[in-house]
Amino acid sequence: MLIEREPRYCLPSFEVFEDKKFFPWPAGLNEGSPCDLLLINAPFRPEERDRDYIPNSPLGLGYILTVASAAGKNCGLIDGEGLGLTPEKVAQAANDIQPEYVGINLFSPIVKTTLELVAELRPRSSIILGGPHASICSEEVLARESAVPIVVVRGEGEVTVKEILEGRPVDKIEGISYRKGEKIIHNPGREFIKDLDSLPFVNRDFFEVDPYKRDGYVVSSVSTSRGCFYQCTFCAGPVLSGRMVRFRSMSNVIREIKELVESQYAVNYIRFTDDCFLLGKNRAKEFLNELEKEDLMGRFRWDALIRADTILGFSDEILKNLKKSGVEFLSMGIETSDPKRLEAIQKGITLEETERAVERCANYDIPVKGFFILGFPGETEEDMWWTVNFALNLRKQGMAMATFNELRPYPGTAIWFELLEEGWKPQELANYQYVSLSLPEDEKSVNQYLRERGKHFTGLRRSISAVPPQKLREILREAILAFGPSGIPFYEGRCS
Ligand code: B12
Ligand code: SF4
Repeated sequence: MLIEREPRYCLPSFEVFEDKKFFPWPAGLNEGSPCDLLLINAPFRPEERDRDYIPNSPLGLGYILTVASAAGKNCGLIDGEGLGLTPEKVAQAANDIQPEYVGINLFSPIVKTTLELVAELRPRSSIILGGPHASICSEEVLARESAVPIVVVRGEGEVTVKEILEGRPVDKIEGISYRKGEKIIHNPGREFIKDLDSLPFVNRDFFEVDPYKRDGYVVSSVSTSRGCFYQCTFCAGPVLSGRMVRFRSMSNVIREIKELVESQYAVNYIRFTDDCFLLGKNRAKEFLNELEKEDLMGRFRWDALIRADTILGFSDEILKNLKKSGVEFLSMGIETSDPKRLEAIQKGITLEETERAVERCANYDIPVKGFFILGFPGETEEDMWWTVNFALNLRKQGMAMATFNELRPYPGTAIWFELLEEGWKPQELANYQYVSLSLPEDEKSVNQYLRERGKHFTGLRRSISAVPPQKLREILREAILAFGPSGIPFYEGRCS
C-alpha cells in the first residue's frame, strides 16, 4: 500500500553545558576520595553514536545517587546512553575509577548487550543490578556465572542501595536477591516509598545531559508521580508499580521546577516522565494553581504522556489554561485501530474517545503525538494498515505527530504470559536483534531519519503477529515515514 509522505526530515541534535562535560570522569563524583558507588545508564547499542539523539536523563538513577550522597557517600554516574558511548568505553571508565560498588540498569530489549558489559565490570566489592528487567527477572539474571558478586535490587532503589552502602547484612535488606553458594536467595520485597515528597530533589550534578540545550531550549526531566492505575496487557509499568499511583504533592513538584527555572542553567523546558501525567482528580487544577501562585505560568515549555480519557475529563477552562501554561505537546498511547484488540489489551479507551480527545486538544491548539503499536499477536498485514490509516485520519482531525513501534512483550506482562501459554519459550521472547529501518536506495535525509530511529530500535527475531518480521518492519518504515519528524522538537518514540 502506498501512502503519502511528509516532505520534511530534520534531525535533532543537542548540546551539553561546557561545565557538565565530565566523561570519562563520572558526573557528580568528588575527586580525592574513593568512589563508594558508581551508577551506569546502560548504552542502548554496542556501537558508538553521535550526540544526535535527544536523551531523557535517567531520573531513577539520579534519585538513588542523590539519596546516597546525602548519606555521605561519594558517588557518580556514567550516562552511557545519553552520551552515546560504547559498552567497552563505559566498562573501561568504570574500572579505572575502582568503585566500591558499581550499579547498572537492566532493560529487557537490551539486556544481552548490558549483561556483556556487566561481565567486564570489576568493582572492589559488588555489582548492583536494578531497573525493570532486574526487578522482574532476578532469578534468571543471578543464574549466570559472574566473576564478581552480584546483588539484584528489585523495585525502587533509593533505600535499598543506601542500606547496601551502609554495610547492612544482606539477609537483613528487603528487596534484594543474591547468590549464596549454589543457591539464589530472594529476600522479602520492600514496600514502595509511600511519601514521594520525602525524597530530595534530584541533584542534577549527577547528569551530564540534564539540563541540556536544544533549539534554544534548556531541557530537564521531572517525575511528578510513580505508577499507573491501568493494566494495559503489553505494558510493564503496572507490573513494576503494583497498579497503584503515588503522587508528589503539586507544591513539591512546582518547587523543583522553580529551582530548575531559576538555576544557573535557566531551564525553560520540562519533560515530564510520568506514565500518565495529571492523572487523578483535580491534579490538573492543582498544577495550574501552583504555576499561577509561583509566577511560573508560561515561563517554561513542557510535554508529557497523558491518557485520552484524562483529557476528556478536563473542562474547557483547564485546556485553555494548559495551553497558556506552556504545553508544547501531549503524547497519547493510542496503540491500535481495532476496537476488539483495544479491548483485549485492556486499554480502557475507545477509538471514539481518542478522536474526541485529539479534537479537543486541536481546538485549544495543543499538538498531540500519538503512539501506535504494530505486531500484536494474530495481527495481520491488513490490520496494521488499518492502524496506519487511522493515524493518518487522526492527523486530519488535528493530531500533529505519530510514532509507531513494534510490540515487545516484556517479562511479567499479560501478553508475555499469554505467549508462554501458546508455547513460546522465555528465551525466544528475549531474543532481540537491532533493527535497521533504512534501505540503501533511500534519499539521504530519509535515510538519516530512519537511521536515527533505528539507533533505538530492537525487535524480536521471530514474529508474534501473522506477519513475518521483515514485512512488519517494512510497514513500520512506511508508517514512520508517512509522518516523519514534524519539526516540533522531541519527537522520539516511547518505550513500548
Ligand atoms: C521515562 C521512561 C524512559 C525515558 C528515560 C529512561 C531512563 N533511563 O530513566 C526514555 C524515553 C529515555 C526511556 C528509554 C527506554 N525505556 Co523507558 N520508560 C520510562 C518510564 C515511562 C518511566 C521511568 C521513570 O522515569 N520512572 C521514575 C523513576 C524515578 O524511577 P525508575 O526509572 O523506575 O527507577 C527506579 C527503580 O526502577 C530502580 N532502578 C532503576 N534503575 C536502577 C538501577 C540500579 C542499579 C538500581 C539499584 C535500581 C534501579 O530505582 C529507581 C529509583 O527508585 C517507564 C515506565 C515505568 N513505569 O517504569 C518506561 C520503561 C522503564 N522503559 C522501558 C524500556 C523498554 C525502555 C527502552 C529500552 C526502550 C527502547 N528504546 O527500546 C529505553 C532504555 C534506554 C536507556 N538505557 O535509558 C520499559 C522497560 C520494560 C523492561 N522490562 O525492560 C518501561 C517499563 C516501559 C514499558 N513499555 O513497559 N524510558
Ligand atoms: S500503557 Fe500507559 S495507561 Fe497503560 S498500563 Fe502502561 S502506563 Fe498505564
